[in-house]
Amino acid sequence: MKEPIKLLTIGGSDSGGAAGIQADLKTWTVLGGYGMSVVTAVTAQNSLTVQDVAWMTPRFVQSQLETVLSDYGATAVKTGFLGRTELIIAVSAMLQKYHPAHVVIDPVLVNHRGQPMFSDEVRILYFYYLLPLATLVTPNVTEAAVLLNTSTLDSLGVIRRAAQSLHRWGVQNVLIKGWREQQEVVDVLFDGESFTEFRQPLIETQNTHGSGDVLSAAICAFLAQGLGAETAVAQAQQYTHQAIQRAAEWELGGGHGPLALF
Ligand code: PXL
Repeated sequence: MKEPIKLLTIGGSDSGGAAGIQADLKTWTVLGGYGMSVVTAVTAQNSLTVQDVAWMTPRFVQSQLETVLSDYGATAVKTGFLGRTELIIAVSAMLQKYHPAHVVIDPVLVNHRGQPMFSDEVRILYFYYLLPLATLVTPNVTEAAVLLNTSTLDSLGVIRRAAQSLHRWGVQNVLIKGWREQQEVVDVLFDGESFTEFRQPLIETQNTHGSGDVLSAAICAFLAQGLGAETAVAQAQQYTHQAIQRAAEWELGGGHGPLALF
């Protein structure tokens, strides 16, 4: 059997299995990659709530990274739930030491109500420590506004300008996700030269827990397969859309349920 492409996620564990590293690993298995995970935090979480969080120490995160990357290595790396300045600095140092071919930064900064979860220092460290190393950064509309410390992004024109602002920090591609326009969801990609819009029909369901993680994990896998950013985003968006569609009627828990990844 052909060897799989090696993919590493650096993020939090969701005990409910919908988001975080579980979403990434499941997505990668379906898409034919070999998934590895460095855990930054463990959440006690279900479809209704994040009940509790236990953080790993920066030293232990660094130890996981060194141990995995010095042996297996990884063609592509994705970061998710980082949330602590010392963790961001440790992850940045390891990315610079091992420089994987593709780095996808999913800036997990707000809770599901759109409120910032972390200190302003965390936000600022994304610019100095992570964006310059990234192939792609994937904020949703709310996260992009939080990152840039601006008010709500309220039109596609403002979203395009936000993408340009983020691009100036050295990241190769910016994808701002989740603009709602009538019955469509629009994601905007900026590669430093041109904008591409990706549109999907809005699906009426509360089962979207982890959809951002699945999308960025799928993009990461497709980039590692050698696809360009535009094709990788298009294919990942299609995969995520279909996964939401397949699970739209599920009632696995009492709240926001997962996607059907398989
Ligand atoms: O969907 C973002 C996310 C990332 N990582 C972890 C999470 C969540 C959201 O629930 O729990 C661990």
